[in-house]
Amino acid sequence: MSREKSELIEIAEKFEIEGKLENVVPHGNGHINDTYLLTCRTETGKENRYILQRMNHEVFKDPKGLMENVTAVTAFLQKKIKENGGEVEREALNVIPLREGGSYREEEDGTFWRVYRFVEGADSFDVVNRPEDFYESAVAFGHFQKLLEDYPAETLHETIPDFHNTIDRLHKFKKAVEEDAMGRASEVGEEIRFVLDREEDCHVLCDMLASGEIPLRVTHNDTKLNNIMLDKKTGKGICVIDLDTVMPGSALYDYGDSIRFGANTGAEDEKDLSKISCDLELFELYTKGFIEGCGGSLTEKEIRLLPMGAKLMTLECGIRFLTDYLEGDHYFKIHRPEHNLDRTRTQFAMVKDMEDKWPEMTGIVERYL
Ligand code: ADP
Ligand code: GN1
Ligand code: MG
Repeated sequence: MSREKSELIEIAEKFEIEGKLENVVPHGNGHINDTYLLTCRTETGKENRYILQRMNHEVFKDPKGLMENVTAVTAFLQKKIKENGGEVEREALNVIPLREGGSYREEEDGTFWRVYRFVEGADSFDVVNRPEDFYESAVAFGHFQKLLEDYPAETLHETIPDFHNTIDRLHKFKKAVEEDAMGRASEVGEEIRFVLDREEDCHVLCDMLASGEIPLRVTHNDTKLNNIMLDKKTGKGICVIDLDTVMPGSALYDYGDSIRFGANTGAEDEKDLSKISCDLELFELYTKGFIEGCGGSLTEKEIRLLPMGAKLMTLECGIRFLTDYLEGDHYFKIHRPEHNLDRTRTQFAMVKDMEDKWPEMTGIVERYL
């Protein structure tokens, strides 16, 4: 635990958690925030669990704007869930306010904290164990986007400007290569070449959004499998979590990022690249589920571009991992020295495999037009 337990308890107790706080333990495998599980017990013996998070303010430079997004989006979702007769406490994130009022706490050391109700009776997975889980996650991410269809996009803060602007990611990457702060560029010549060979690809979605060929929507932008809670009993995607990057974006970002992570036959940080490939059965399942979840809102153009969304989100993520490696690993949490390089290599191997399977991928998508 990076912080003393006593310190975490002191922070947690500033929020309206119910019952006596009995335990605080690190939780989950996110790359960005520090996440802890809180267990409380009321006088009647009822257990209440919560998620305490230290928001990463190096990544999210405007925690206030971020929390304004989160509170507004969750309130919007809760209203719709209630209207549809759903369970507000499990189907949307619930922000637990501070006792003194407000949705987050800034500590004297400049760290930012928030608490969510723990989504009970559900799991989030770091790998696809059962194909049906991946399908259900697709339906839920598609449905999430559908629910936000009439959300006033102009009121959202851009929590990370240019988050999926692949052209901007490419520029930042080139700058990192040039500056070579850690003296690592010479070891990764092959990976640098891989990116430069695909420079034109980096423009495809950005240009189409700019020209209006594909619509700007309110999207999640970080649709990894572990950002969805699947109901333990029904297996359905019950709650979309990690709303820090909900911003205007493209449906192709959400679709693509899920394929990048979940349709890969290997882990994001697998060292043995022979284990990395794009599983076409999972690709098809996710495609089917996402289109269903979007409930008819995707345009024909968007559907035709799904394979491109998958390839570009994977390429972009690889570029981001490699940029972070070159800059000295200050963005993504790492657990071993070459972690970001290993992650880069899996992403590029996945891109290469998608390129080899392009006719099959486009053929699958056409079946859902
Ligand atoms: P990060 O931005 O670091 O990925 P997340 O918000 O995704 O942070 O949280 C990390 C992990 O914590 C998630 O993958 C999930 O397993 C768990 N988690 C987060 N919020 C909740 C919640 N409200 N209920 C249950 N589990 C949660
Ligand atoms: C981060 O926060 P987390 O672990 O769900 C990152 C995503 C990357 C992903 C790669 C805010 O997601 O953009 O695709 O790691 N989130 C942010 O695993 O940068
Ligand atoms: Mg996450």
